[in-house]
Formats: sequence, C-alpha cells, structure tokens
Amino acid sequence: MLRFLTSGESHGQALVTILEGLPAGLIIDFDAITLELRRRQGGYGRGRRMVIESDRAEILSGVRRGKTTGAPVALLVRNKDWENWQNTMHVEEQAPPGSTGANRAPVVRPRPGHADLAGALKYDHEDIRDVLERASARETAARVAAGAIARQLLQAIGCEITSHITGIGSVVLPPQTLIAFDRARALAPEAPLRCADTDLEQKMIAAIDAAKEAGDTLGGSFEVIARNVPVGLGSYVQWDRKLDGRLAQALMSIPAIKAVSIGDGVDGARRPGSQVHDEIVANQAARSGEPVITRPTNRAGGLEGGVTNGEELRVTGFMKPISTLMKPLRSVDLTTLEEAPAAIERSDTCAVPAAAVVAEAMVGLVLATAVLERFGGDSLTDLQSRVTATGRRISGRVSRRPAPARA
Ligand code: EPS
Repeated sequence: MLRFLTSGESHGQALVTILEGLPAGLIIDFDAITLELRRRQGGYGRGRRMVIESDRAEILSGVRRGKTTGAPVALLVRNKDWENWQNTMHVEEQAPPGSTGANRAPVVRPRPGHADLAGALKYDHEDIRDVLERASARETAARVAAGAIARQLLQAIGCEITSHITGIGSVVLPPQTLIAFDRARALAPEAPLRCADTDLEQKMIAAIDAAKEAGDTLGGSFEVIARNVPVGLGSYVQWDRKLDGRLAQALMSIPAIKAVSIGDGVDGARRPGSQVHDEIVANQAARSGEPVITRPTNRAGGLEGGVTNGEELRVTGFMKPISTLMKPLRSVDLTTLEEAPAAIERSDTCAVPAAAVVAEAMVGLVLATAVLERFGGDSLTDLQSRVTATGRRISGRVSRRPAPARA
C-alpha cells in the first residue's frame, strides 16, 4: 500500500515528505517532478510569494541510479523565503547567531474562514502564527512532489491525469460542458488559468482583477480527469473501500476545498434517472466487427458502486475564496477581546489553478494506492504483468477481441 506524510511550515526551512510503498524498479523522471511543482506555483491571481520561490524536490533516499529501490522515498522542498523568516521561525528557543529576517510580532487577530481561531483554541496557541504556518497551502508543494511520483507509477501502466478550470467566482463553464482529456491536457502550463474556453478565461481574469482591486478574493472550481484507469479499483463491499469516498476525502483535504463531485455530481441529483445513468450497449468493434460493450455517455465520471468502470474518471473540486482579505473582515483581538480587523498576511487573490494541480496530485496518489492494493507487486515488472493479465481477462468479458497489451 502507498502512504505518505508531510511535514513543514510555510516559512520554515523546508517541506518534507516520505512516500512509502512504491514498487522497486520505477524510473524516476526528475524533470517531471519539477514541472509539476512549477505548474502548482503558477496561475493568474497568485501573490508575491511565488516570485520568491522556485520549488524543486530533492530526493534524499529510496531512489538509486534513477530507479526506486522499494524503500521509502524521502523528498525535500526548501523554502527560499526561509532567509527572510529565520528570526521569526527559528526552531531553537533563541534565534541562533546570524539568523536573518525580521522578528515579527505575534498574530492575534484571527482571519474568518482560516484555521486561525479554531486552531489557536484547540492547540492553545497565543501566537496564531503557530496555526497558520502549518495550515498554509504551502504544504501542498510536498503533496505535489509525492503525487508526481505516484503519477509516474500510473504512467508505467498507461494511466494519465490532467485537469482544467471550470469556474472562477461566478464566471463558470455551462453545466455539463464536456471537455475532452486531450483538450485539457493541451492547455499550456503557463496559460493564465488553464480554462478550455479562452473567452471565458478573459472574463475570469477580469473577475480576479476586480476582486484584487476591491481587496477581496475569489474561489472557483476545476475538473480532474484520469484516463486508462484500470477497471475495478475500489470496492462496493465495504464503506471505506469505495473509491469515490476516498477521492472525495483526498480532494476535501486540500485547503479551501469545500465540495467535491464525481461525474455529473450535483447536477445529476436534479434530473430523472433516465437522464443520468449511462446505458450499456453492444456495439461492433471497428476492425473485426465483433460485438463489444460500450458506454455512449459517462455521466457517472468513471465510477459505479465505488468501483472504476474503465471510463474516464472525472472529479470536480470546488474551492472557497482565500480567507486572507486585503480589506479585512471583522475579527477580535485575542489578547484584548476587542473588535479589530482580521490580520493581513501576504497572500494570493485566487489560487484555483494551483488547487487543480494539487488535486491532480491527490487523485494520482489515491489511484496509485488503489492500483497497488488491487494488483500488488513489489517490483514494477510484477505490477505491470498483473495489470496486463487482468486487463486481458476483462477485455475478454466486454468484447470478443484479444486485449492489446497495456504496458
Ligand atoms: C498562503 C499564503 C501565501 C501563499 C501560500 C499560502 O504565502 P505567504 O504568506 O508566504 O505570502 O503564497 O502559498 C504558498 C506559499 C505556496 O507555495 O502555495 C496561506 O496562508 O495559505
């Protein structure tokens, strides 16, 4: 089974991840990890912090001569901003000699919508910085690094993941707009918002500009798409094995994600079953003319009964607006209990494109975990041969054609 933990504060020295359970023999593409980290840093609406950082993951262990060994993989992403924060964030009781950066005053005015107040009460922190440093979405850089490796494992069995932006604030793609996998993947990493509708993207940009101007923030939504997902990941036999539940949990764990839907999601709840469920039809295979089972639609988003059904997996995440407002909401000073505007921390106006990249990573980690549960294999070659064998068996059930080798 694949599992990972992260550690690290937003303005501490570094973020750390340990990813355990990878099979041996996976060739690691270091540039692909860097590319994912760079994608996460981008998107229109990000703040000045992203000008400071240029995230790279250093692999400390578990990889030798470019390949996984089967041992846990430790990854380190350094915070360049640390040099501006040493006098505030030092680990030692006193800042060591030579520490740099300002010694910042404690944060005492919690931001509505942030973990600030709940966290200060729960952990009994006087300085809300002890909450916000770990609750910060900076942590998601560690997840993206781990997710980039999970995606490389999935690629080794032919499974790929992409995403696109479906809404910023009230500017949204019409419901049930189907964006093809290839169209989403072709969106340039440096595109401002990676929205497939470029006219709409201009309106989204204008909405972000207006929010920034007003000292406000904006949320939005994105869809993650995975294709060539093996049939049979997850299970209906027990509540905690349903893959839809596991994906929802993984996406909801991304800061500011407030809802997750699969396939047509909420929209499906408003239509009759005849307009929601994907019919199962017998077609003729293009070349041989032999019968083959196909699904003319994929409103279910690739999951039925909590089990992948071989269609594209389509998961949408909905993000609330970032809770640091430059024109702050009312709050209370925790030291005096008098009303005062919420604290202002340097922040982003909109981070939906970044959240989409994080969601791709989380989907990758969930799928890679489910693949390893289903097929096992301590080496990549074992895993690949099991995936291929099962793929053949399933192809034999849905068509009369021999299955093409998957990996
Ligand atoms: C964040 C506040 C901002 C964001 C940060 C998340 O950081 P700072 O306070 O340093 O300006 O840029 O996101 C990242 C650092 C990142 O890597 O995504 C917050 O409060 O959550």
